[in-house]
Order: sequence, then C-alpha cells, then structure tokens
Amino acid sequence: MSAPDRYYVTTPIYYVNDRPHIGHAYSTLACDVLARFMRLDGREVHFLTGTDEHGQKVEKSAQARGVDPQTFTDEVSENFRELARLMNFSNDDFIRTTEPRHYASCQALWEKLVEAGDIYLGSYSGWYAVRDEAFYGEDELTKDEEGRMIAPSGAECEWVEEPSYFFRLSAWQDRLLALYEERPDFILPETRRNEVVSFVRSGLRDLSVSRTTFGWGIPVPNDAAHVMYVWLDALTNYITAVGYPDENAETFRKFWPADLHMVGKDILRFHAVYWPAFLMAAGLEPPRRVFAHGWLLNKGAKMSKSLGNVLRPADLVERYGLDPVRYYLLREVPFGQDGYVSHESMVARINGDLANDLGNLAQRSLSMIAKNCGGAVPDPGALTEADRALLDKAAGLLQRLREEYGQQAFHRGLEAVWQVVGDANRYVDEQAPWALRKTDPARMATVLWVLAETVRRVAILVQPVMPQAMETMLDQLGVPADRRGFADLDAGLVAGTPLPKPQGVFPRYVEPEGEGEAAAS
Ligand code: ME8
Repeated sequence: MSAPDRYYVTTPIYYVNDRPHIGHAYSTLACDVLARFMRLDGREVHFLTGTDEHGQKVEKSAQARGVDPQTFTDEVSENFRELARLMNFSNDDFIRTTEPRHYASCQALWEKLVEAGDIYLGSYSGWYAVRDEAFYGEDELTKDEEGRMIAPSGAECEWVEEPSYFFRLSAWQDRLLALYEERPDFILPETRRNEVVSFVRSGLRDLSVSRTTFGWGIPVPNDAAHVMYVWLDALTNYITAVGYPDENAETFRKFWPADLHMVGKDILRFHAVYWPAFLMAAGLEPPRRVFAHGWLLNKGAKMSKSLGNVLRPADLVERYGLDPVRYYLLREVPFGQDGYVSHESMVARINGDLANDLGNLAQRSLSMIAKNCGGAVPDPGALTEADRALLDKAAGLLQRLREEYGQQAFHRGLEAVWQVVGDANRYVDEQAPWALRKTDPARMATVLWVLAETVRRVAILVQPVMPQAMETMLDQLGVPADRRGFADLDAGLVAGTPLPKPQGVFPRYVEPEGEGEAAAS
C-alpha cells in the first residue's frame, strides 16, 4: 500500500498520429496543477505523461507519410515533449510505449493474465474502429447514408475476422460492480460513474486483446503471430513507469496504486472497466480514482472567426500569454463538464480576474508601499476586526483548495480564491489607505501590511495554476524562494523586508491593431 504523503497522477498517453491541440494541453494542465499543488503541500509527487505509439492507427499514419512507424513515432512524440515545455508542465517522467521498459512490463503483465487463466485463444469476428482503436457490438452502431457502419463516437468501423486472444472480461462483472460500490469516488464525476455502472450491469463480453492483421505492436509472448491490442499495451504504461514488473521496486511500492488517472470522457470505459479488471486479474490494486473530464469545444463558426487558428496551444500562448491561458482553461469551464472556449471569454477573464482584480490589487498595494513606506514591508500595528476578517478569509483558503482540488473542482477552488481577492479590493476601498497617509500613517502601514499579506497568501496558493506570474508576484513581495510552500503560509510577511520596484504582473489584453473588429465579432 503506497504511503499517504505521496501522490501519483497520470495523463492519458496521447496517440502520435495527431499534432498536440488544446484538448491534449487541457488534460495535462489539470494534472500539472494537481502535481504542483501536492508538491507545495509537502507530498512526494510522481507526475506522468507520455505517448501511445503502437496500433493500427499509428501504423496507418506512418504509412501515409511514407516512413516506418518507429521513425514516425520518434518524430511525432517529440511534439508532445515540446507541448510540455511550452505549457510549463512539471511532469517527472515522459513514457513512450515503444521503450524497452514498457515491452518488458506488458509482456510480464500478459504472462500474469495467462497464469491466472484470464486469457484464452479464440477468434474475433466483428466491428472495429481504427480511429478509436475499439471493438464495437453491432447493436451499438448506426449506418450512414453510404451504408458505412458508424460507432457512437462517429468513427467508421470495419469488419474484422482474425484469430485473437481474449481476456475473460465477462468473469469480472461482479467484482467491478463491487469495486464501484465500495468506492463511490473511484469514478468521478458522478454522472459518468453512473454511466459506467449501468454499462457494466448490462453485461460484459470477453475482450479481444490481440491482433494478427498488422504488426506494429508489442509481440504476444510465445506467439509471434499476434501483437497485443493497443489498449492493453497503452494502459499498462501507468505501471511500467513506476517499475513494473518489479513489484518490489521502491517506486512501485511507493507510488502504486496511482491516486488519479485523469482522462477525457471518450476513454473512460477503458480506464474504469478494462483497466481495473486487468489489474485485479494480475493480482494488482486498481488505481484510486479515474476522473473523466469534459470536452473543450470550439465556439462554432463565431469562434473560429474570432480566434482564427488559435486552438493550437502555441498560438493561444503567443496571443494571450502562458499563465493567462492556464488560468482561463481551468477557471472558465466547470471541470468535468463540456465547455466552450472563446476569444471573448478569454479577454473577459484576462482583463477582469487577472488585470483588474488580482493584478490591480497587488499593483496598487505595492505602489503605495513603495511610495509611502520606504520601499519595505510596512510595520503592522494592532489589527482591527476588519483586518482580521480579511486575513482569516485568506487563511481559510488552503483547506478549501485541498477540498476542491481533491475533487478536481479547479473552477470552484479558483472561484474561492477570487472571492478573497474581491474582499481585499473592497477592503482597500473601505480603508482608503491613501487618505490615512496624512491623518494616521501608522494605521496606513497596518492596512498596507494586511493587503500585502493577503496578496502573499493568494500568490502562494495560485502558484500551481500560474507558476511564472506568481513567482514574479512573490518576488515583488520579497518572499524568499524557499518560503513559498504551503507550510510557509502562516509565516507572515516580515516588516522591514526591502521590496523591489513594483511592476504590473498582468497586462490588460488589447486587441492588436486592425484585428479589433474581427476579434470582437
Ligand atoms: O485516446 N477536449 O489518445 P488521444 C478535452 N492514446 N480533451 C480532449 C479533447 C478535447 N476537445 N481532445 C482530446 C488516446 N482530449 C489514447 C489514450 S491512455 C492509456 C491512452 C484529450 O491522443 C482527452 O484527455 O486520442 C482525451 O481523453 C485524450 O485527449 C485523447 O487523446
């Protein structure tokens, strides 16, 4: 059983047939925020991402490019490493399913499943969607106008007949239902959990876990005619990365079971049904949680006109800045639900939440300190009720964020932080420190200290979402780099600490010349 002070979080491993887009960045961003949050909260974190490089879809993409699959995957996998650099992701490892460590792990898992009597040889005849790398029953499909068979995902299916090994999934139905019952937060959000439960209740068919009609995959032990079904291969990445098949490896003992597999709703069934069944069959613990987030949607024609080509992460970052994009994606769309991305809502968040609310709070507090307190943290006198009320609210945020992020409710966590930012802005207006300058400079110093201290707490807590911007803000508050963890939250700002010249952290977004009309339309 892994120790409670560690945290293992994983992203889906992405198919290398596609260039990274905003959806991939979204899943990994959510994990990055959790990884950073847990590290700041004193936990030992393992944060894994990577690429899924086998299977028919990738083989076909390589063929279309006229290169061998290994050359192709080497090249395209690099795009996902580049995405991690671009987005400032703090992953501890990047796994590729073509690595030797992963072959060893998959083959060992396979042998375990054979030993357990859960794999048998048969033959598959049925429908397969290469785009989803998934098998479908005929009852799940619809016919399009040209008579093609279409999966619920919209992917076209082809008829497949081949010898295949099967995993005895049907035998795991009751144990899966028992798992969902015993651990109500194994699958989140709850609506998705209910969908999985009713799918499993309706009965499970054995699962084809090998293919013989193409060769780009991990060979099945002792039967070279078969390669493993890409999903069995892909899911295993989560244990490979912590040292499987060596179950006694320090990393395995420390980090397995994973705390969280973050996935998009399209791939929940693989993670919440097949994966725990494989693991339990091999005598391994299932992960603690699978969270299925929603879909980021392009706001129709309107957005594509106004945002142009900015749905590539690099374009968004170039246009709006990295940390504003990170903030926007987690604040705008309630995490777990589908949501729209639009230029208008992005600009509203940047100019409202960031520039006006937090940026301006920090900027006006620090400018008044620079001007009136000799450029150093002011000396607070006795605190009034109003001072205490604001400081207490800021002090309550850590627990609130632990709860909200613990449920992957990033939007609610950020909303709670911005409520305190709003309270702090009202406090400035009420206390009017500029007026106190002449009448009561000691009280002015106290008010400015309370403000700077509130900004310090907020900045420490917002680091996981906007690491660079909060680094700048904490530099301006004179907080030493080694005093920015959550354990340092209660050590308030020290009077007399010299402060650098204040500078704005969040510039307002201004439409570039000549683009205003298109962007606003
Ligand atoms: O499915 N909005 O890889 P994949 C939000 N290799 N998230 C999105 C999105 C969107 N519009 N589009 C994609 C695979 N995603 C398998 C996974 S894991 C063992 C193997 C995200 O490259 C979302 O997380 O098709 C989705 O589940 C994932 O990208 C699919 O990535």
